[in-house]
Order: sequence, then structure tokens, then C-alpha cells
Amino acid sequence: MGPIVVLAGGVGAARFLQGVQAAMTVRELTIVGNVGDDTEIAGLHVCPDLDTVLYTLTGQIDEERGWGVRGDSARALERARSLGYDEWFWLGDLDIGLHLARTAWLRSGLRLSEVTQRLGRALGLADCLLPVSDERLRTIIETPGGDLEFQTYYVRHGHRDDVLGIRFQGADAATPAPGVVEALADAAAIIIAPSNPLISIGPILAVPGIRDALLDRRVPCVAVSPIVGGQALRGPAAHMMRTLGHEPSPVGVADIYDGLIDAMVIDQIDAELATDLERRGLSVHATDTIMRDAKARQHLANVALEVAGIRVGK
Ligand code: FO1
Repeated sequence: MGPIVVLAGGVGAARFLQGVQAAMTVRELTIVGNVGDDTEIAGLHVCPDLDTVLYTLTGQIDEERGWGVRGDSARALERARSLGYDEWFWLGDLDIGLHLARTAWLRSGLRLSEVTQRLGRALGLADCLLPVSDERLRTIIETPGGDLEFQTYYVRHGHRDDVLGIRFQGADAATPAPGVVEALADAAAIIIAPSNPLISIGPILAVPGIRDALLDRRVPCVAVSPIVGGQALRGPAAHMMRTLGHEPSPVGVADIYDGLIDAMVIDQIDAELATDLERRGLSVHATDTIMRDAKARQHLANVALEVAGIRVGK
């Protein structure tokens, strides 16, 4: 029996995946992660979405922020700042240690997928975490003030700029990392985590071969809506969808995933949208999708897995 494959962005996906881990006892889980928000800080290769998943699933995440290591200090960054180095991206000391290892291994010639497996093994990750691609892929946000690298838009500018367009630099020439297409082809079910469809899942779908692998699926693909009552639970998804001409609702999300999904899990607050979604040929399950604690995360994962036809272990 093949793995459960989850396409994942950052914080929302990581919390959902925690629920999946808790819901499944014996099944294999393969996570295909976004790399469009990767960045280089002072020469260090930082993979925010992969690391958010890694830290969350190994119990190290700073729950309040949703990223970084819980209780991490910032002595390295403070020293750099005291020396006059101006850095707007916050990096904790333990996090810097991980970036040092990653960067060194990448420079020695290992692929990002190999490095990610190494980091996962070392930190005790039980599941398979794969970057969607080993090649350089960067999300570029087009704003009235010009093109911005993703972290500049998101962190430095606090995602306040109007978004005129989104590009995935390098995507056309990128190839799926080893194991990604194989996992999708062999999957027992595919789930798209509650992540921003445009900037978290968008870069994954932009890698040639991924969309085709989803179109060729022989198992259900279920999307969990990250939009609840017209709002994103976190981040700029709703505003971004509206400005780019998508309805900020599960229906808008479904339209972005047109042809790629068979079912949707939506929040009970959006239950009246079920008919609209069913008209698009989707089966729909409305439930409480707010992942406030471990129990709620497991509940949402249980529902998504069951909608995908997977009998959960617990
Ligand atoms: N988010 C912030 O708002 N400010 C930061 O300084 C910041 C640093 C950071 C460092 C490592 C990391 O893995 C994530 C970090 N994030 C930070 C979060 C991250 O940039 C975003 O949440 C994601 O890229 C959005 O998916």
C-alpha cells in the first residue's frame, strides 16, 4: 500500500500534518514541501516552509510564532547587529546551526532532497519530507513598487503591498525531486494541506510534472480549504486571491485546483457553499477546520483522510 502524500506549505500545513501523524499509526506519510519561499541570508540557505514542517513534526516549533525553534536565543544575530550588520530576517541560534549544516552540505554537492532527508533523520522525523524540487525555484511577488523576492514581500514589507501578479522564477526549468512523482504515482491518497493555494501550493504545482502527476491520479485527491468565512486563518491568502481575481472562499480555492481534486474539506461556517462545490463535481465535507489544539488538528486530519477513503488507525 502506497504512502499518503500531502502537498504542504508552511504553518497551516505543518499543524495539519501534526494531526495526520496523530491520526495514522501505521501508514507511510510523504510530504511534498514548498521551496518557493526559500531565501539566502548572509549566504545561508534558509527553507522556511520545509523547516516549519520539520520543526513542527519533531516537536521543536515555536507554537506561538508558528516558525523557528521554541525558546531559541538570538545571540549570533545580536552579535552581528552589534557589529553593524543590518538584518531584518530573524534567525535564532539553533536555527542558524541547521542552516549552517544545510548550506555546507549543499555546497559539498548534495541535493536539497538529500540534505532534507539527513536533517529529518537527525532530528527524528519519522516521515519522508521532500522538497518539491532540488533546483532553484523562487516565488516573486509583483507589486506596484516592483518585483519582490518572497521573504522581502512577506517579512520585510509585512505582506502589505498590493499583489499584481506572482511568478515562480526557475520553475520552468525545474524538475521534481527524486521520489516526488513516484510517491504521487504510488499514493494511497493525496491531500492538499490548508495552505495558501497561490503562494504555498502554487510553486509546487508550477514544477513541470507535478500537475500531470495529479491529473493522472488513480486515487482521490482532497483539498482542505485554508479560507474560512472569507478570511485566511493566517497570512495574506484572502486579500491576494481577491486582488488576483479569485473569489476568497473555498469555491475560489476549488477553481484554482480545477481538475486536480475530487473532494474538499471546508469549514462548517461555509457549509452553504457545498452546492456550488458539488456542481463542480466535488464531494464536500463541512466540519470545524480551526486547528486550535492537538485534538482539533487530529480531527481535521481524520476527516480529510476519511474523505480520501483512508481508514484511520485511531
Ligand atoms: N517570519 C517573520 O514574520 N519574521 C521573521 O523574521 C521570520 C524569520 C524566519 C526564519 C526562519 C524561518 O524558517 C521562518 C521565518 N519566518 C519569519 C517565517 C516565514 O518567513 C514565513 O512564515 C513563511 O515563509 C511563509 O510561508
